Amino acid sequence: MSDPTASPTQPSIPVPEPPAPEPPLPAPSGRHAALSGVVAAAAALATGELVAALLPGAPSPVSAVGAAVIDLAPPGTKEVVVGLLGQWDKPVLQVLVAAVVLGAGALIGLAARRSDVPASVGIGALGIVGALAGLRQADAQSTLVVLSAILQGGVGMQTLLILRAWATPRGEPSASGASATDGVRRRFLARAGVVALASVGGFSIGRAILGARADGAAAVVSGGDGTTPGATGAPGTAHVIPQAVDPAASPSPDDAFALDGISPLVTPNEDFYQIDTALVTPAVNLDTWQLRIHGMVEREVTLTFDELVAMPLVERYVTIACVSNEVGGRLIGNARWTGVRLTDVLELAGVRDGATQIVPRSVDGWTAGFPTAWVTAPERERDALIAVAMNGEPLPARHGFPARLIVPGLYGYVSATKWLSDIELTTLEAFDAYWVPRGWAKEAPILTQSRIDTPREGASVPAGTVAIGGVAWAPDRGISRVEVALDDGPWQDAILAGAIGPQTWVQWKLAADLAVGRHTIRVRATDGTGTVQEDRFTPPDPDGARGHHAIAVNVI
Ligand SMILES: Nc1nc2c(c(=O)[nH]1)N[C@H]1C(S)=C(S)[C@@H](COP(=O)(O)O)O[C@H]1N2
Ligand SMILES: [Mo]
Repeated sequence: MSDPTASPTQPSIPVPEPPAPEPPLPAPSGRHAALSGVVAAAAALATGELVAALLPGAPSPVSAVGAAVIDLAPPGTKEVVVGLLGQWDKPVLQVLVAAVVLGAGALIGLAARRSDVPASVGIGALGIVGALAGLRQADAQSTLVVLSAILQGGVGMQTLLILRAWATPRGEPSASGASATDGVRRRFLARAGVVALASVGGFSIGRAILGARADGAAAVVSGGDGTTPGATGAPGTAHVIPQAVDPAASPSPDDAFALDGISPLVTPNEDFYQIDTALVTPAVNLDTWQLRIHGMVEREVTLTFDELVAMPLVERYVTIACVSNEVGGRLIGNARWTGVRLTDVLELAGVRDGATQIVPRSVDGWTAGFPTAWVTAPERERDALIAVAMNGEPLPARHGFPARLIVPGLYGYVSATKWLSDIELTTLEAFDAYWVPRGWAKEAPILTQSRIDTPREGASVPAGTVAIGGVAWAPDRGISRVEVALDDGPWQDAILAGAIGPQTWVQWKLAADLAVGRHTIRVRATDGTGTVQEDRFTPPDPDGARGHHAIAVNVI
């Protein structure tokens, strides 16, 4: 029972010669103490992630803190961060949050070498920050958030105490003190390694479950391409997207060029850019999802998913773009959206006079806002959609399952609300949507832009005829002309592919004879109203990037 070799912490053999100087109370080395704190922090993070995965209503603390950072970041930060990191902004932010917690763990571990008090205070403070961030999340249930924080703190503290005991050298009977310490160190490192691995494993499993939950939610509905409606065998009620009464005509072969490197006319869902503030893709349960239309309306209306898709479904090809898209950037895509006309839903509720702003809100509390007149003006009336399908598939989770807004001609941040749950009619003066107080324009029509897709910037191309091509867009004004300038030469007309409609981008191409050497290629578009794309450069902030896309190529 008390085999001293198996239980080194309980020496049963008396130490014959205690060292002469009174030793300080045994304590782990600084390095081991810090490592204990880091591993304990990892265990706490894993606990938070696993609880979030198992209990909807207890948000992931890493995501919640990241979301709070995004929300509280000063205006202009998004611009800089998206510019630096592109679509990696959120993974990087989450890694940073985790790194800060692990760093705090190291300090707590050091502080806990001889007393439990500083560790309790540190862990308590981390728990409070995590809980406060969690409570800000739309899907948070306060009791669960608090219980989860307590559990994380408990796991963190216990892990720390256990590791500290493992790291603490005891008076082992040994001729050579050095080798006894070595034994403690090896055992400690091995055990700490196991706990660390278990924490990383638990964290990853939690993450995987959270991701799968969002994808699984999106799999509960089927149909949507207008041709193959059907029910699924998924548990719960099967939800079906019926055929569109007003399907979109398929693009004709003349609408797309067979040119290597040009953006496809229709962007596949898996290649579609993604921008949002949600650190974890909201997982919406279709059985309980509702869309509420309220505010300055005659009567408040609440629709279930089945009630929504029972309304006439239409299909539109619409190009959507992010205001953060730089000149030449890729935060833009074109898809076939199936959905209910926004105006049909507004009519159910009856928009009152004076309701000058439409404020859509997502399940996670994000808001957009745009003038009511933008969608009710006669020439636009048929086109703003509450979309439920994208390129013939139910909306993918990351693109807003189960329903999102698509408003032709407006940048995403003022309009294209994903995970839509609520539409409020109000006035333009009464409410500023999410990005407006953060310095972005209140009203944001998509600016006329054009992009060179091929050749790529800096490419080396063989001398002779070079095929240049790309896309141009001005939703919902359409594109009437695209011109290309080689070096400082005159503008030459590019050939335009057929346009699906004024709401989508258009491909363009030009064959140019280029001599050996370095050349610049520049493009500009003219919209359907005859207005030429501006050449004055502006940054995306506050209302979209202006200026011509130009690239340099080496002809060899
Ligand atoms: N709920 C929610 N919807 C949102 C956002 C968001 O942060 N949250 N971002 C908007 C922005 S800024 C853009 S550009 C588009 C991008 O849509 P996508 O990710 O499907 O391409 O979604 C919009 N809808
Ligand atoms: Mo955006």
